[in-house]
Amino acid sequence: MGDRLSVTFLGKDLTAPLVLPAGVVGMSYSSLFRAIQSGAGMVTSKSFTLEPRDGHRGPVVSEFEGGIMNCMGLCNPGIREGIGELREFRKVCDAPLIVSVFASAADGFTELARFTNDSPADFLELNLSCPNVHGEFGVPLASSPEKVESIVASVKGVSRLPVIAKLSPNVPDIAAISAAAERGGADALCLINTVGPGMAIDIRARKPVLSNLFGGMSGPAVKPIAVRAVYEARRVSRLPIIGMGGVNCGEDAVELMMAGAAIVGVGTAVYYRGMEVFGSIREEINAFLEETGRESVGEIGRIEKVEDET
Ligand code: RRO
Repeated sequence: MGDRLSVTFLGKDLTAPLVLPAGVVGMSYSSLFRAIQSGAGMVTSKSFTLEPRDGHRGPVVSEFEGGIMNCMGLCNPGIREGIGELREFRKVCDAPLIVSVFASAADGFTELARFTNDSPADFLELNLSCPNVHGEFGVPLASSPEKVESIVASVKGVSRLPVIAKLSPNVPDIAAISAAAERGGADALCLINTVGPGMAIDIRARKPVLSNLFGGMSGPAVKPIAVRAVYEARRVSRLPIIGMGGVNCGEDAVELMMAGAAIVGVGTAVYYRGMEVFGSIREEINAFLEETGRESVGEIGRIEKVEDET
């Protein structure tokens, strides 16, 4: 049964095409390990910066009808301690592991890449798209094709690990950004980061709900944006795509694969369905394969070519 779900991603074997995205379950290696035990095929660390960060003060999470908003503010223990957690993870688990990093410019990313060269991670994710640190760093790097291309190229010059560019949906032309990442030498794309950002107001208090006013949106409401972004990226790029955004069940995962994702991230659904969501989604994908007479996830394929592409 398990074999029907197994996939290879950039040369690494995953027991299922399901990934825990960055920042969903905090910093500790034990949470990452629990995701694997629950059925994830691969896990991603929180995005690490060179130095530790406290992030924004609370409240940093708020619910809305279609999902949640977060303004965590890149809280993380810094790359040195972060890699310590990844070493602990590696002692107990040999599943593929993505280390995610964030910097505000190319030199910070290359410095981080040098650290990750000596880590037990299998892949390096460049978070070019955090929506919650605008006040400190301005618009996300993933808004600029030129910056994406040059940062990826700089990191490729020093990284021992295959490089994944994590992109933002909050851009007018995701295809142009995806193509830029490929030109820079990225090995894979990851999209989408959270949407917006959005805002919620506590109308009785006449105050914003989130401390930082705005927060990146995730959950079911953003799934159509993720499907469209993955589809548009795949039209211009041959790179494997980690697709994510609003995946709550097996059929959502299949939908993203049909849009062009090689593997699928499951993040906010952990909030709704618990860590067991990975096992449940595995069963749901299997049920889809059964129902449609497919032998394996490799047979899911992409949607048929449509005539009226914009
Ligand atoms: O920590 C955050 O506020 C955060 C990050 Br780094 C990110 O990439 N995406 C997001 O929604 N929140």
